[in-house]
Amino acid sequence: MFAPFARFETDAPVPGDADTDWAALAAEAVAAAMGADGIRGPVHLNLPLREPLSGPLPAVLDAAPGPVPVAAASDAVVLERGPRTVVIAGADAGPAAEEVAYAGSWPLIAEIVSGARYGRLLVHGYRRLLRAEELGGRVERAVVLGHPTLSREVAGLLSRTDVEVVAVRRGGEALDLNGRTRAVGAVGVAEGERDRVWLGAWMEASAAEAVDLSEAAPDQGGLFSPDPEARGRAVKAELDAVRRPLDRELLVDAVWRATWPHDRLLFGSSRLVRVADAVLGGKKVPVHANRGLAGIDGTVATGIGIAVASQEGGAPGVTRVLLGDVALLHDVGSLLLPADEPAPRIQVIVGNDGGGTIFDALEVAGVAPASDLDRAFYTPHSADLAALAAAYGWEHRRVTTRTALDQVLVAPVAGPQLIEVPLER
Ligand SMILES: Cc1ncc(C[n+]2csc(CCOP(=O)(O)OP(=O)(O)O)c2C)c(N)n1
Ligand SMILES: [Mg+2]
Repeated sequence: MFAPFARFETDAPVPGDADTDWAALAAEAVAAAMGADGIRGPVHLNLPLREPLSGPLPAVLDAAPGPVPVAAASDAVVLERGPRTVVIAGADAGPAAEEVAYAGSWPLIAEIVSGARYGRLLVHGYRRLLRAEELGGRVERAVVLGHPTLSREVAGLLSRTDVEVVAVRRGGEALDLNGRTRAVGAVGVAEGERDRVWLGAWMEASAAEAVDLSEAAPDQGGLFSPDPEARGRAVKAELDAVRRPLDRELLVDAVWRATWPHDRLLFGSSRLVRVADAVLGGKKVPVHANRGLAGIDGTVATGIGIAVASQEGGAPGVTRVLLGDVALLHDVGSLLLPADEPAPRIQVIVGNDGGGTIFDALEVAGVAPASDLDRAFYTPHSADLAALAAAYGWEHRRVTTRTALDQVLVAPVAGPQLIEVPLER
């Protein structure tokens, strides 16, 4: 399954059995990893050793490696401004996507996990706009950075043979959905006239798609009204707002708002990442996801790794993981923290809807008998997350309102926290 990702692989001989030039082998592997053939990525070396697998290091490892050749910059291309272009930022795209969009004055379609969801050219509600004949239908060229996975609309665009797709590949999987995608190392933009009409059409449509989830400001007139009935209504409205149970949109909005540039946000492959992608606006904060094959496995472990790495050297910030209950339970073993490692400043925020509700939106949900769907897709459970947290020494908080969630999110985080948010199926 992973073989196509490896840039280089070999089975090395056992040391001492053959006359191997180890330094040359290492240099070859590193060069391949750095993109000697144009694409960076992992390399796979099988290094067999004899028992007892312990002892002094052989002298060969003392030799300092020479300089590593890095992929030539010649695979960078300069794009003419001409065609009607959009920039697509998928998982791991990073700030480069926003820079390309800005340089070209092209609309930026940035998935929530792209790390490029910010800037003036960001497109809100991109799924609907890609479906619109006068916008998505008229795209002539798509510049892709990272690995888009979140929507059928983007996959549909990149599959169109009448769209010129330029894919910036810095590693990982190749991307060619329309059979004529050009892979490049980097893109620049040529001087020239910007297409104001094209950009303007997108920006206007985008503005109408922006979602505002903020609470209405308190009704000052009502709260201080001389009419007791009006006052009563205003007070009740305030209390209702405070007690309003959390739903998925309010949950992702609260976490997005609480996240700052020194924080980290990791999305699991649950329903929440799609809700976040649909409703959240622009913000320049670091976002991560294991989007490759959208696995729910290893999400907690990934979050702990990000937390520990990002707090190295006393750096501030909190790592927040936003995932579903099944994704948490799949990786619950990762809650076990090694005793001699630094405690991660991490908030694992679980939207608990009692199973995998992402499947309720599949076509099969409309035709399969409900009990079959539940058994095979929803996979209901009644795991006690508070007890699990206690077992692994994590602080557990269960929050049901926006106010309570906001308080938990802004409070200082000393050690690992499991924040459970009950959600309706
Ligand atoms: C390793 C792995 N196994 C199975 C799947 C299929 N899968 C995708 S989402 C999902 C359930 C997710 O449930 P939950 O985390 O509770 O999120 P929800 O959809 O309820 O928000 C499953 C089993 C997967 N993506 N990865
Ligand atoms: Mg769930």
